[in-house]
Amino acid sequence: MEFSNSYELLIELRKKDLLKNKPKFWWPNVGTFEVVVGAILTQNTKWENVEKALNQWKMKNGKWKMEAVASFEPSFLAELIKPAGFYNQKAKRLIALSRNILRDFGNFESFKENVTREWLLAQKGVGFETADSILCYACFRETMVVDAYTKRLLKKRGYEFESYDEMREWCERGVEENWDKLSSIYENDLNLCFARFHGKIVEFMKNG
Ligand code: 39A
Repeated sequence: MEFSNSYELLIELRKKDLLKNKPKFWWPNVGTFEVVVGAILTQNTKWENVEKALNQWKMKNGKWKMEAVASFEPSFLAELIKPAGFYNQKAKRLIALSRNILRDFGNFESFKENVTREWLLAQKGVGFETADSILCYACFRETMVVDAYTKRLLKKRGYEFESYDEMREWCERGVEENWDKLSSIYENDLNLCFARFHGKIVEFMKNG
């Protein structure tokens, strides 16, 4: 695979049909609070473990509700999310994040509309990848998530970056500069394009 910008990389990945049998958005339940939960739970663990924790919760409690999480005792939530690992720390962070969303935005819909990257990055346990996952998949913002898979793929092809943001900007720039050729493929929706681009990179690196 040869590419000189992220547009060319996306075109190469498109030829591989990596998301063929997946829903439009590869991250499940986009636009909901469950994305925020998944973005915290996926830190330092495999997605398969996150799925176990999310499903364990759903079997016992139904949908993930932010107001409910905000009212939990850490030990209660920790038990529910155990399969995701680091459960005591993740439980405390999820509760604090839910309470802060309620305090600063009132409800989840207002959070989706008004939250900034800076606000997210100021929350305990929210780093660049977690913040961008929430922005892209929960809030439908025009932000590309880059992760360890992206870093590994780009490094293998000779691209190394000084920082997370430099890598993210490289990924976004190639797409934005060639948006005239991509917009009709992605329903004129840059968020959808970035979401699928990220999903393709993960699937490619997981499954070859
Ligand atoms: N590593 C991952 C994933 N692998 C994933 N899916 C598969 C669906 N998500 C949503 C996040 N991180």
